[in-house]
Amino acid sequence: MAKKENIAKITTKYGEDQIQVLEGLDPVRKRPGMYIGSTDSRGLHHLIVEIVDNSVDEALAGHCDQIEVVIHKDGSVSVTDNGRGIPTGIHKTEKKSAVEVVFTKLHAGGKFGDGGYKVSGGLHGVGISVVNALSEWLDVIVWQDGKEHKQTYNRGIPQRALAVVGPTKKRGTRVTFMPDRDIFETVDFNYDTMRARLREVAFLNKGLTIIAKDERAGRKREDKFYYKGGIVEFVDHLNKNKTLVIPQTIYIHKVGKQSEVEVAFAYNDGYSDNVHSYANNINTEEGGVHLTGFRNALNKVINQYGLKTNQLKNENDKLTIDDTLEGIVAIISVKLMDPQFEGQTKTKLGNSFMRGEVEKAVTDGFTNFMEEHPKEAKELILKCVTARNAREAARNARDLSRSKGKLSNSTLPGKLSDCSEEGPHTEIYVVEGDSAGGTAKSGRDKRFQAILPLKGKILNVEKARLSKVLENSEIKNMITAFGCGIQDDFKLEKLRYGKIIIMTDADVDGSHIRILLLTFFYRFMRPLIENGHVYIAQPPLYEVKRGKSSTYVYDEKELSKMNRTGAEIKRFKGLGEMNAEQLWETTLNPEHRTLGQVSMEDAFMADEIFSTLMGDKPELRRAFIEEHAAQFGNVEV
Ligand code: TTJ
Repeated sequence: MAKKENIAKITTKYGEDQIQVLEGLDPVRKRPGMYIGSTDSRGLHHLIVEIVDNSVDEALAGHCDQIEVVIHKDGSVSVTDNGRGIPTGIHKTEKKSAVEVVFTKLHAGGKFGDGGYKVSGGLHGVGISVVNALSEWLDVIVWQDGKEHKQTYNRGIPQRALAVVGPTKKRGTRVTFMPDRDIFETVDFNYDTMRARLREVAFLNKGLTIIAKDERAGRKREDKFYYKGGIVEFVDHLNKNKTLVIPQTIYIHKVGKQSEVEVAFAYNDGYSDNVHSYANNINTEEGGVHLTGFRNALNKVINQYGLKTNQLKNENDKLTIDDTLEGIVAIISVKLMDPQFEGQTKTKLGNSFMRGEVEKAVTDGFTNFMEEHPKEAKELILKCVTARNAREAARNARDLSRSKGKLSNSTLPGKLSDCSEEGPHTEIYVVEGDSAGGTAKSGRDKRFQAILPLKGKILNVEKARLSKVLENSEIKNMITAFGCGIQDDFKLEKLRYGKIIIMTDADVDGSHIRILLLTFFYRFMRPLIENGHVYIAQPPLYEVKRGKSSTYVYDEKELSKMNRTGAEIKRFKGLGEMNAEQLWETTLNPEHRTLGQVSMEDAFMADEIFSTLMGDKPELRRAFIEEHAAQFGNVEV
């Protein structure tokens, strides 16, 4: 109804041209999901990314070196850069300012490009007009040629033409927007989410300064990101609590005619690999040709050098790609003209020529490194050979246990209370503690809900070999119950449930278990997360009783907003304090519960937290927990 009213107003207030504009953006408001993926918190934060990408393009073109992103007191967000400013002149065919065209026409972005690499593709690059359409209001200010230009829009509709509002000595662009409450499920920006993405952008663009600020009452934060060393510092950051096999972070940079390749990597003494690839600053979560090129080159160089120095005996003694990846932390960042993004989430780079570009750059650069550092080269090959030996031993152990039927469905764990139905609508709750597990078992709908209780602290996956992980009874139960295997043997089609739901207490132990499970999934069953199968249950924190009626409250903020006079407030210290009926009503019943779907970003963050908490450098732990107290939710540290 509200949307209809809008159209009527505009038709009378503005002329033909504006109706055109309205038609231009109307589909965006009708189907926001088509343009920004979703209207949940993820989609909301995507608005910021979409704006920042414009400033990053200006930085890539070499015309800006500072970007500031601020969450204001009123909840609006502004992005400011010191670039050349969006062109303010009148657009020839559209007969209005170029600024207005960019903000009101779908896909109008990028038209003013000067041939550089642009951030585009996937969800990105849909254009700033999409952000405009989904904002209650949006202000754009351009400082250019001594003048400050300004224009305001309401829900995508210009309130007047772009106008000069005063003189200025500045240069750049500022966009401030208030996301539309009618569109988004939530308009509450999360500083940590924003901070993580901005830090990533700063790592990927050496020399670029990015300032992040939260100015909301009681939530004040500020960070400044500037990395002279770019992705080398990114790798060092990811390794900061690890022990390195060789001290160097290897850096390779090659500028070609059509593209640019930048790679940094280092080896730690851990057993998993941590490789992130990017194309034009976009995280290519599904990998693609640049990743393939990197992995092939790495393997080729190590095998060639190993054979040459007789550390490997013959062709049959060659190392696999997995052997040469163990313990690696790598960032692969490529820039190219027309990136093609493929795959389920459009995050897989498809331009096939990039495979050769990366493979050649890495083969040359890494061979040089090995030739110039024979002592380190020897260490690296030794490490890969050890990895191969351990892998073979683990495979033998696994084959053995499988042949005994230990990992087959025929012997589901005794602790599992399975559901009676099968199919994508089924769910498994992985519950902290036997007692909460018992309550959940009585409270669930057993047709489609399975319960698997986990005992206490599961184990330190960081320090454990694959074979050790498999020996742990809690992990074994989980793997058997899920049915989909792990790592190289992972088969998504064998997953026995549609949803995997982690349910822990709202305390320190609970958040540790949650982080540990997410890290385990991220490292050993990554497709579970990539395909959106993993969720976090949200049990209530309080019960507010008034006479016979009860309200359940899920966060502190909600409680502080309530009128509590005459009410009896009960804090649930753990899941165990709820009875079966309460647990069903608040946390299990799909009609009433809230589930948080775990994204790759969440899992990546969990992995980072986990590494710090469990890593080799315990002194970093406390500092880290204190710094990230907010992320731990209701944890008292
Ligand atoms: C493009 O090439 C001609 C000169 O101006 C270039 C340009 O548009 N630069 C530019 C755009 N810098 N910053 C932006 C920009 C910044 C924000 C915050 C938002 C948007 C939509 C664009």
